[in-house]
Amino acid sequence: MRVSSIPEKGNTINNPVIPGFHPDPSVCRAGGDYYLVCSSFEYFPGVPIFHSRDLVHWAQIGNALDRPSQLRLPLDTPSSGGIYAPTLRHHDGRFWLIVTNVSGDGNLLFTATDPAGPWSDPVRLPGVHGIDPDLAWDDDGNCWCTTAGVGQIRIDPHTGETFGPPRRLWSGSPGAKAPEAPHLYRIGDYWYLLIAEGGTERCHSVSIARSRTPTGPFEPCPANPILTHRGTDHPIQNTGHADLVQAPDDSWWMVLLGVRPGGGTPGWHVLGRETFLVPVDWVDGWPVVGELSSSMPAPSWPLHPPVVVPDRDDFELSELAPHWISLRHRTPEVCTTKERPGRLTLQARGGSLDDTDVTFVGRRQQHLSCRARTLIDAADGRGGLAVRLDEQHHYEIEASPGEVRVRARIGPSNTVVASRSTPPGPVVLRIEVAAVHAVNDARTGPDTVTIGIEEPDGTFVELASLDGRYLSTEVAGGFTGRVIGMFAVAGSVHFDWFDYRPADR
Ligand code: 6LW
Repeated sequence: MRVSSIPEKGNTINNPVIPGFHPDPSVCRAGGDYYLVCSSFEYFPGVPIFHSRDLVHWAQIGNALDRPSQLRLPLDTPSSGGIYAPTLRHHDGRFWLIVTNVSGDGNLLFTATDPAGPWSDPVRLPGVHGIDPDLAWDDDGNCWCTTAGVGQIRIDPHTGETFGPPRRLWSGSPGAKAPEAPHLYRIGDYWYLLIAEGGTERCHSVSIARSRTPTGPFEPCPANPILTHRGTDHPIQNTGHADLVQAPDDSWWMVLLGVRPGGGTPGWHVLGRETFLVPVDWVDGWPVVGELSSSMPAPSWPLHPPVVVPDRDDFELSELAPHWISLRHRTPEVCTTKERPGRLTLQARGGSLDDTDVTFVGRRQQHLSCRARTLIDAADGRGGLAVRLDEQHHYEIEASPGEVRVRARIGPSNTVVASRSTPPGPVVLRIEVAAVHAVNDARTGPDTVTIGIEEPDGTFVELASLDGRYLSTEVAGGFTGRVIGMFAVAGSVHFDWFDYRPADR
């Protein structure tokens, strides 16, 4: 199944082009097709991979790391550990993906002939140190791996062997911290080294340098940073971690991450770091980045909206659709649609969502206002519906025989905020997220999370309405965003369907 996140059609397109927790985008072009990957941290499967024919509409076609042999996340992998910042390239008729597993295996390289998979088992790179690895080939066939810092080493991408000591290429702009996310490109007569700097928060920026050779010396662009929203009240903040690509008409564009803080200034962002698209011009051999906005004129090339995926999943397929993600691992013993077609069965592992080893199947919250519902049968266990940022920050409704409870975990506080008895049999659990628009009051949170159950006639019985700021990155920290999903914390629990829809539908 292809999962799409579709910007508006018509004369304008919506940014982000891939909303929700989809950070550190890396993009490549193969003829008329584009592919894009993102970081996935503690979630399994990892590295979501998207396809587009127009750079605007993206459909998820899989997860590059979907086998335990490719993605080993220890059960105590911290939230925001795991898989960092991939680079995706098309070279020599193959797709190449390089990532860092910061929770164990370090830098890893994968290949595929079809980006939808299967991807190879990893080639390890023990001689490559540093996160955010990039791959670039020069005309002599040398493969250069450049990492955060910004250092570079020559590698054999087939074996993982490294040659010579790593060399420092550039330390970024004076006074800026964290030069990272390097991407090296041959464009015209120059090699360009694109980096992020300033850290992934409000000072995040994109800078560039160029050289006549892939190994330097690099000359920084006098206009650096070429993109930043630091020190502004622009609705899109934390802009950085970019990758360059040519559109179907050969114009240049950049994909990058940004966040959309809501509520009172300076705001809280709840969907994590999202993927945006912005035009790029070239002036005197340097890229000049156009305006990044949430609504921009539709490009002139033909648009290809993908098939819209239904809001509701009835779990009729034997494999889960690629947007479903779990925590650290997922085995058929604890998560299956095969026990009975049309039903997802989860077998409990951990005792609560506070545990790192817990049975959870969720999808990224991709809209500022949305609604998620599921029909749960908890006759043989305990489980429910949750919106989570990490182990210390989640709200959930938990069903057990004859009762539902709403729990709020906010850092050290862990409270049952509401409970209610329920008649025997399955019950519909519901979570509604409503963005708050009054931004002039600094005390206003970004959204409200309302949690409850549905009566058999569909009436929503609200049990708790919670301030969404506590499930924001500004409060919780980390690199991820909200994920909404189903869980089991005792026995086995069955889910008949799950329905997620944006509030405006
Ligand atoms: C990533 C680094 C960054 O490795 O955040 O925003 C880190 N940039 O480049 C984790 O996503």
